[in-house]
Amino acid sequence: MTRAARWNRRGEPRDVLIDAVELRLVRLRLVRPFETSFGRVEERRILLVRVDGEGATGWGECVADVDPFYSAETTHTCWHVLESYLASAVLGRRIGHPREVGGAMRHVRGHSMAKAALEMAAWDLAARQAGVPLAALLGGTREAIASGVSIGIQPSIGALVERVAAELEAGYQRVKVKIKPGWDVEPVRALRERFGSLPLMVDANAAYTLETADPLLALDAAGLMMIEQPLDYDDLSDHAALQARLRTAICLDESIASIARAADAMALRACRIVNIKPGRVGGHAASIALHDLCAAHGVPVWHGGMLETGIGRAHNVHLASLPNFSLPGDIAASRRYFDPDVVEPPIEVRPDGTIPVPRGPGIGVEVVEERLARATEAVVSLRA
Ligand code: NPQ
Ligand code: MG
Repeated sequence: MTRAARWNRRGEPRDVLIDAVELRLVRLRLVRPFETSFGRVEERRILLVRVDGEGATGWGECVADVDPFYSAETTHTCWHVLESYLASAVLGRRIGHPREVGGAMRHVRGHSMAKAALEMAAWDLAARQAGVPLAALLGGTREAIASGVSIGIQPSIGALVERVAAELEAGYQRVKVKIKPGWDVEPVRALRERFGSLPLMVDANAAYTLETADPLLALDAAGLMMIEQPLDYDDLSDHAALQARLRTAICLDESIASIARAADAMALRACRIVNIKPGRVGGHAASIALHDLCAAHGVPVWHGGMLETGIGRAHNVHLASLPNFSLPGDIAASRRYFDPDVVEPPIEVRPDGTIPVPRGPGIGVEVVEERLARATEAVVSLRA
């Protein structure tokens, strides 16, 4: 079949009848442990979603962790909600355009990470069926994205300085360091002393309160690009109070759980920058809506990261090719997290700190079934 025949007149993908949804729990060691204000991880247990329809396959990755520390959702709540409620919303149904999948799951309240994993798999399927890169369906406008790194809390200042030096050597365009009370002003001062005007930001993952915010006020003189999620995970109003006292932009991550929350955050002036993670807001369609809302308010966005395998990572690269992703994101090379990754080719960063958007159909990377099989702890195949 020619490419043109796969498209209808409006250039939209044609409908696909979904006949199977597979849920797969994989366990993968991280290349190095990752520590944040909420804990330390050495391995990940990740739920992958595969959808099949009319001979084509799509892959999605659930970004929930096994522990409810970053968010209320966990790997196991996602498995439960996908198996018992969400899979049936698409199984045996004709999906016209993947942007409609979110609507088919609207009757389930919350559970954005579970919904996103399935919705994103449907986007990959539709793009593969149409023979185009996912970015083309999403509305991406750039051929490569700017890459930054997120550096976990380190055992010492010396170890942090070494890590940052190695990442800059690899070309990354921006460095984010995790902070918590007791690991904030000192590490930032050390990085400024050693690396001067390096594009630098911090992420507290909700570790402070207005009462314990003095170190954040001290950081206001450090010329940071932004301070990410300093206060509670579901707070907006205290963030607005803190933002009023800071010259440095606050970026919200955990607090932006939906488009409506983002609108509230901007109305309250709770932040000046927004971190977009499709898992946190329910998938690609919700991420595009959030991206567009922020653009309309003149609020820059960047793409967050959740220690994804190459499946989620590739999805993120495609999404981050939309125009208002104007700051380097937390999308780094596969090899910083998993070696080998579960996909080929792995996501790689070029010496100029950019990642090219894959040009093949769908997410543009292929799952290596043998590596998946070795990592699999549980699998279920649901059929119409
Ligand atoms: C953030 N990510 O921006 C998150 C937090 C994060 C790359 O900094 C397991 C599952 C471990 C999810 C560690 C980055 C995690 C996780 C950190 C999310 O806030
Ligand atoms: Mg964050």
